[in-house]
Amino acid sequence: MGDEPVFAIDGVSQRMMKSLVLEELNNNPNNNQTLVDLGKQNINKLNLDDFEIKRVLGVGGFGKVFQVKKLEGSDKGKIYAMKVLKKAVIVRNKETKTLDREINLHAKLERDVLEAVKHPFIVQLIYAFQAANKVYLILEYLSGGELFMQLQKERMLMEDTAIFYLSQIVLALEHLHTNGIIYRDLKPENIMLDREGHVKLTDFGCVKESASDEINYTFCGTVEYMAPEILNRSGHGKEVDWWSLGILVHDMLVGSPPFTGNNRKIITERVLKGKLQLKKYLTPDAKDILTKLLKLKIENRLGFGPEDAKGIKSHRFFSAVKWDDVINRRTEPPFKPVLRSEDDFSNFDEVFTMKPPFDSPPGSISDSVSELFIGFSYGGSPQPNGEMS
Ligand code: F76
Repeated sequence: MGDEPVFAIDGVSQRMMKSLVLEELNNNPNNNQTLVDLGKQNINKLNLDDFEIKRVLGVGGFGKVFQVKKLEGSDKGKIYAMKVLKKAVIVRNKETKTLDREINLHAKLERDVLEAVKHPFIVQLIYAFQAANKVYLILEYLSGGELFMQLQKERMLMEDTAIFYLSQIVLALEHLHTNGIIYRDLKPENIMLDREGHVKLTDFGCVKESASDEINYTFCGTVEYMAPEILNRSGHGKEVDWWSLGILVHDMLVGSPPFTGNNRKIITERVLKGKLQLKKYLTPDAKDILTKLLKLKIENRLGFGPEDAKGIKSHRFFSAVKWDDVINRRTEPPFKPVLRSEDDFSNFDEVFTMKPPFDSPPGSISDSVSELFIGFSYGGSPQPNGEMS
């Protein structure tokens, strides 16, 4: 990964676009001249009327996820997940201005990354469109549920079960890093399972381009999973994902993350101290990879530098793994989601699925903010899996 922009949308680099967005928000909210036309032909290809909203699936910091059914086209009747993100809230004063800018960028980044990235273990973006103050992402519906639920049920996983999931996560992270993207939010809640029981990473609202440092994402991530260099703001790169992987290995094999506490402050202190006490029942290979992934010093951490995932994939902990079988989904899932129908949602939390399925009405938004999302719409061209109109 060099210093150059690592992926481009319609020929315009991600970084260029981001700086234009920032410039626009910072300096001149009424000046549309600096914006790049990213291809107006894609606008309004699809809208909310093309989908029937069936139920709420989840609520997060930046938006809501609904289960929807496509009403027309070659994929008529197909079930998708629809993520609705707020484009912006009306700027009132200096304080909220910062927050608005981040919400804008989160929505845009999530969509851009999902469009740019295609991988068997990363959730697939099918369509994207916008209306008024909302951004809509139509994603493949992941009927297998959160890995988190499976972890809660089992408390901890057998080592080979954990290795099944971890090997797929390693490949997904490696792919993101190769494309210059740092995931930054690896945690069980973001790891979902498809209908066969294979892993899909979701929620790309916290990603960061590896060469850029323009934005401060203060409210990204869960402290238990956050690398020390994020917590002490000493500057961070792709190695933060390998730290989080270490936390996940521990969480899976022990039933809790290695650094815990009653509040953020205590957890942060424990992470920064980095005193790792490993349970006796862990295998020597597990202990060894945990020690190497959970190194405070970035340079000493497994996965550091240009080798990235290589050192992790060749570690003894993964010695039974045939990486070629993993990427081709030839490994047997330890848990197969039990589905009664294509839109079965029994693997999900009732708190969400019982909510009435309403999307709040679109409010008004200034033209200048709307302009930032020119070229946002996505979809309509055939996907490799041939599922789209
Ligand atoms: N498919 C699902 C299929 C069934 C049930 C839920 C599904 C979800 C889902 O919503 O999971 C919960 C969730 O992710 N909620 C959530 C997380 C983050 C935000 S945020 O944008 O505000 N940070 C919002 C809500 C999903 C997840 C979305 C990806 C498509 C597959 C999917």
